[in-house]
Amino acid sequence: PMSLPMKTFHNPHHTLHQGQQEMFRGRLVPCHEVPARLDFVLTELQRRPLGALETPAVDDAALDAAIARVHSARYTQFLASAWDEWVAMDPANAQRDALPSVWPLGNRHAFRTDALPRNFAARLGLFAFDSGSPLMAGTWAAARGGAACALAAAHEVLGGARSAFALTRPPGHHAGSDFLGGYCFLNNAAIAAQALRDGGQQRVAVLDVDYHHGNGTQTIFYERADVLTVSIHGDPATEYPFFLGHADERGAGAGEGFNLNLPLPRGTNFATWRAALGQALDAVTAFRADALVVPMGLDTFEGDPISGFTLQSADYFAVGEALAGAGLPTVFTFEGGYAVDAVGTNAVNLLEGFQRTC
Ligand code: OKP
Ligand code: ZN
Repeated sequence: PMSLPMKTFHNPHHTLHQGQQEMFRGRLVPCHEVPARLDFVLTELQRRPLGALETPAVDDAALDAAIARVHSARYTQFLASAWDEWVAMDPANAQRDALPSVWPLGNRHAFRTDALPRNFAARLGLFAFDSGSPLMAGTWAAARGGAACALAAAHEVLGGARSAFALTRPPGHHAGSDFLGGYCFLNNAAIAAQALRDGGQQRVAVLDVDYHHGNGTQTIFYERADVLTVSIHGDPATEYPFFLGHADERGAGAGEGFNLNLPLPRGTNFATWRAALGQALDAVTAFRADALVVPMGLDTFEGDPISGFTLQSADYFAVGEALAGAGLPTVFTFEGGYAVDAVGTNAVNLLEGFQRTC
């Protein structure tokens, strides 16, 4: 029998990251980004197999090198020691997640020296852009396990597979080279894209279909012409992450013309969203990409509790079909999707639509 083609690499350490609460409009509310999200996708992949389900074999040195291609040394050192430093501030902190409460205000309070602030609360605010991304004892191990999935998926595609899926949480597309936020710590999609470049693919496109703008991915590749970043998302004029994702952000320096944002108003339906996807795919084709990375958020779903588009579960088959139409080796990374009991169906619908069109 022919073996099914799309391998999934899932993160065995994801439950080590399990936030208690996130700050939302002045209140601490239960986290939306919960372990059950991944479990629902895994269960659905067992029910409707697309290929082997594996955990990645991890070569620590190779993984550290792949992470270092995307994230700064001082940021990864911060992440690796953050929990211990949080607890060192106050032993009672061991009972609660780390959340920032003070920030350097971007350009107005620009952080001017190479020396980091001595107080950990200040360091946390320096590296985090929101107070919705709790960090705990297992966050670093979970995020690292996710990066290993992204790297394994990229290697699978470099080895000739048409596609591979990095099924991990916490998600990644809001994480920049030296910042966390939006539930994201390491940018799995960027790690996959860079690994594809380093594996010999000349031009790599990233097409982000999450409801929220992939501000981390955009900033990582903003000044580069070898990685095209495209994102379809809720208009940041009203939607998170607010400060990036506008249509006039086109890239800078050598990267000018190699970032495309397609913001859509809250309430956008599938017909309009699908037209934007066509525009995004045209840009990928014009770029003559050799490989594609799809940060796959399922929070465009009508039932999503924190988002504002109205896609239906059946629409995700068509999304996958359209993505397959690009004809490119493709790595998918799991991003948002907070209607927990529908996220498995929606994710596998998209991947199945892709697979059957290949
Ligand atoms: C992460 B990913 C909106 C609260 C926003 C942060 C959302 C992060 C989304 N009411 N909190 O892109 O799915
Ligand atoms: Zn999202």
